[in-house]
Amino acid sequence: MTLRPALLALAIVGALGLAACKPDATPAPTTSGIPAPPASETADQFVARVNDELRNISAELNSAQWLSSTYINSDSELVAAKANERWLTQLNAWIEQSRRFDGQKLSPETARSIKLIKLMTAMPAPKDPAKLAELTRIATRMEGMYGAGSYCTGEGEARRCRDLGQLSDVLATSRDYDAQLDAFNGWHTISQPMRKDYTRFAQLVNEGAKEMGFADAGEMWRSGYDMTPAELAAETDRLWDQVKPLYEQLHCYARGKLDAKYGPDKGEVAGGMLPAHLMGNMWQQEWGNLWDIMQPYPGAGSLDVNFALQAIAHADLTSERNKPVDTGESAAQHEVNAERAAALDTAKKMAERAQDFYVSLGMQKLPQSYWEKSQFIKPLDRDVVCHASAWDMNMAGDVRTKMCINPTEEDLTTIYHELGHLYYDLAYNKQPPIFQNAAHDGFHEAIGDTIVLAMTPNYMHSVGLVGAQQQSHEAMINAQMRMALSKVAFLPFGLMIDRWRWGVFDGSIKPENYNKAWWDLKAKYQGVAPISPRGETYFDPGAKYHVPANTPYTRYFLARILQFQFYKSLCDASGYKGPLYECSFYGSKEAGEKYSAMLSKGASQPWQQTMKELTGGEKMDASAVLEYFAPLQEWLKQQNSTQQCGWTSSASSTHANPQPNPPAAG
Ligand code: X8Z
Ligand code: ZN
Repeated sequence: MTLRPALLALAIVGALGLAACKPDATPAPTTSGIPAPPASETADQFVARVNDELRNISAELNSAQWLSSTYINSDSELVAAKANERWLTQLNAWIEQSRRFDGQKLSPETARSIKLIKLMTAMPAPKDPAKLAELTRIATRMEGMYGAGSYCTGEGEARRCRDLGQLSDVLATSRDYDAQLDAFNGWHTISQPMRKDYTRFAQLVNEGAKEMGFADAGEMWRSGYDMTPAELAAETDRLWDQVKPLYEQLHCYARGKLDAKYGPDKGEVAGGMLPAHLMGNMWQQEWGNLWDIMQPYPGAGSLDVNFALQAIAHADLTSERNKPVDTGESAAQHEVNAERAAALDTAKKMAERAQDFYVSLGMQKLPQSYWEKSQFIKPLDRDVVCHASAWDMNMAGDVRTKMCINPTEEDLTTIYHELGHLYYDLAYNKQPPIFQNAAHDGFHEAIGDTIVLAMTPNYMHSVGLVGAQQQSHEAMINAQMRMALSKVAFLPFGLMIDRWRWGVFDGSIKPENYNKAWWDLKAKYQGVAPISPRGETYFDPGAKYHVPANTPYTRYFLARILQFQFYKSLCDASGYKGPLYECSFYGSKEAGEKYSAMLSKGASQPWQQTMKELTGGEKMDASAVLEYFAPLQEWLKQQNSTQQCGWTSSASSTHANPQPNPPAAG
């Protein structure tokens, strides 16, 4: 997905072993069933062989995983679990085999390849075949449970079940306090049954990580950044400290608006925190859906992208309805078919819009197979994992996205995000398979988001998604707020998920405290809280996709910082002069060339080098975030000048002491 299914969590298809047919010359199998390599194999030959085998096995793995995510049922689950079992067994064998070269002098390329092999999965599996198989069954089951999650109410005729999309719609569009609470609570029931599985899952991946030489699975996750795990953890603290004051201002402003909308009794919870069910998003990770409440200057500038997308959807529906009725097709069938065809047309138009941006930079159009094999809309006849993902199926051009697209701004920007993954995949397909990955995982997540930053109001107007733009201070603040509600609101969320998992893996968070620790971290970093305590009968972490899917999350935090650095460099490359927040490099071949050069490097060199080639610097740094949002931060300080900003949580881990806001300068 980039959530790169192949190399992260996942799966494999086992060709059922016809062991009796093995030719005699095959080296004796080891306990894992994988033949031992020839004793004379050199490190360079070993890496070349792994590159070959990886190409084959990841194609099988991806196909199994694609099927189990787009047809959730017990058969696809079994096939995916088996495929994953074979993949992880193979990976463990490579890692074991690579130990022959420990201490040898190797070429930099071979040394890097061997290092990357050891970090190829986020799901380190124990060598014991029974435990390895148990792990893959649990992993596939949890992802299936999430994908099929549904909240049902009522009895008999009145029984009604709603999936994540429908429940999220309530949070996005209803301003009814109780309806939102019901949607929030309802979705969080789906993960209750995952608690036991997750507990066992954590034990098993820890066992796998320890066998590979790591202290625990969290340390393994933190090892993929060309620096020590401790340095990476310290980097995330440093970056968070840089942006925390900006987040605290946005939090303070949001609280004032929620108080005004719902009244102070309901608009906040004890300690000055934001009520979890009122943030327009199931996990409070982005707040763009609260635009109606948060918009600084209603009517200044027109940024209603949803309106334009719905108009496209409406026109598509009219056009499909007007098509002649097929022979034998009833009026009711014609209507259903028209609705499906129109939804697909609209979704593809949105993807074409995103593709157009990349093409404007000089990149290729996506291959025809992308349009044929991707999942654009939610099928009606089966459960699927709707969480958006991008797939490089075979390292040779079969790239796909899997989404359940609706005509909303949120989904439009997600498509731009996903295509970023695909353009990265296509650019590094020329590298050996081991290097077919991001410089680090935050880079993968930042590629499309960098393009999203260039979706300025003027760009949106130029492609017909919003009306003509006013040039005014009010319109500029509106545009900044629109971006901040997605980019800034996300930052503490991006951090807290792995703070929780790092704690689970290192044992400082025990199973009996899973939920408490989750909400303590949400209180500490995000300043959000549920309106009533959520005890240990719940397992709220499991209601966020990346936990059951075991996708590390620090990457998204890092990406929110990196994308501003990339954006600034591409603006410079395009020759843009002016305030950073107004830059769009749409159409700039110079920016595109610079970007493509960076993408094509993949994981072939330390990320610091790749970063230097693009930005001139070797460090992740949030100063471009602060430069971008400087006008909004100033404006927020003024708006909040009479407020007590900050919050305290009643939990043991408390955060920012509430302090009166210093009067804004000027
Ligand atoms: O999972 C995603 C992408 C796929 S890599 C849709 N994102 C994170 C999330 O939804 O939680 C993008 C932003 C954060
Ligand atoms: Zn992504």
